[in-house]
Amino acid sequence: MMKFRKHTQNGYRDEGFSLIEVAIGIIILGLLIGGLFQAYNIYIIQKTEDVNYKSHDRITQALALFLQEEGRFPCPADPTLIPGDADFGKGGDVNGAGQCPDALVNAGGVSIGTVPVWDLNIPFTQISDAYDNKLTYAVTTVLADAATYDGSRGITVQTATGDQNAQFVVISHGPDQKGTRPRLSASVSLPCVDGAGDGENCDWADSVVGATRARTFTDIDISRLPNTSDPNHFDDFVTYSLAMAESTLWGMSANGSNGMNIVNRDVANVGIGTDTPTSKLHVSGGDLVVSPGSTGRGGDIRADTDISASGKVKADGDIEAGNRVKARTFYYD
Ligand SMILES: [Ca+2]
Ligand SMILES: [Ca+2]
Repeated sequence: MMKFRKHTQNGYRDEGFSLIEVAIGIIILGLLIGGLFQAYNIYIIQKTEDVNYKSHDRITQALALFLQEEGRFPCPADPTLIPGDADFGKGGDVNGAGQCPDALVNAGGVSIGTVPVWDLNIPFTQISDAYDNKLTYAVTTVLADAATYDGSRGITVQTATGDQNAQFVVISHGPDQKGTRPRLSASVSLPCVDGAGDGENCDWADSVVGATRARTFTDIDISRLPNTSDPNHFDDFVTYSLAMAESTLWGMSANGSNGMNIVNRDVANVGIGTDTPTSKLHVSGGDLVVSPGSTGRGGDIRADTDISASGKVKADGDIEAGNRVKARTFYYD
């Protein structure tokens, strides 16, 4: 047995520890090492989640910028392609059939594949998550074409507080790797498990699920269970809103030498001075003025049907209405 110097009341003497003392020492050492190992594991998980969070944040910012510049979302890229393929990371344009050409699935009004890093002008490594597996990117297909963009939300995200409707979704399939492809591989590492808590997020490649389940995804609290097929197991990281959602409602495009056009992309109403606009443009608590300005030319007010105001209707140019001009008082000067 290894000898240790042990302190006694009479000073130092050479004596081996008893088996019980050694056993206690080993137990304490084990507990310390176990604690350190657990702390290290938590550190690694937090660090990995941080990488995923930053990755999703960068992708959603790139999506917001793309939407602002192009007036549409990009189509998904083909997840079966690997670096070196000419079409790797490219989403392309909606084709004549109204589908995203490189998406692996076009079903139920939704196109699904992976992140089109080439279209988004972000590093190609952003196509994969912290576990180096390709992310899933799905988009409401009409939003991938500027001509048909209508702001609709064709994706359903199941959450703990009910279903949410989304325009797009980006998913990291987590450390279990179920249903995703490594960045350098064309094939799925581990099959998606129907019935697992995260099964809805990877079932889209399975032709038997149909359109409804193809456009349905899940975002619930992380619950990593040893049995990754368990209905309560969920380890995916899901993003389905833009960090800059409000600014992306407004698009800007050059109008020759006349400056920029500012376009509202939403299908609902714009309110000025009201949170509940009831018309396409609703001005509350102030005037709507059309004046000559520095050009010296006053603009007209035109309507196909009625022009109605609770205050005055006054113009230096014409007031044209296809139907009536309604006011409590009319006067001429
Ligand atoms: Ca998963
Ligand atoms: Ca699904």
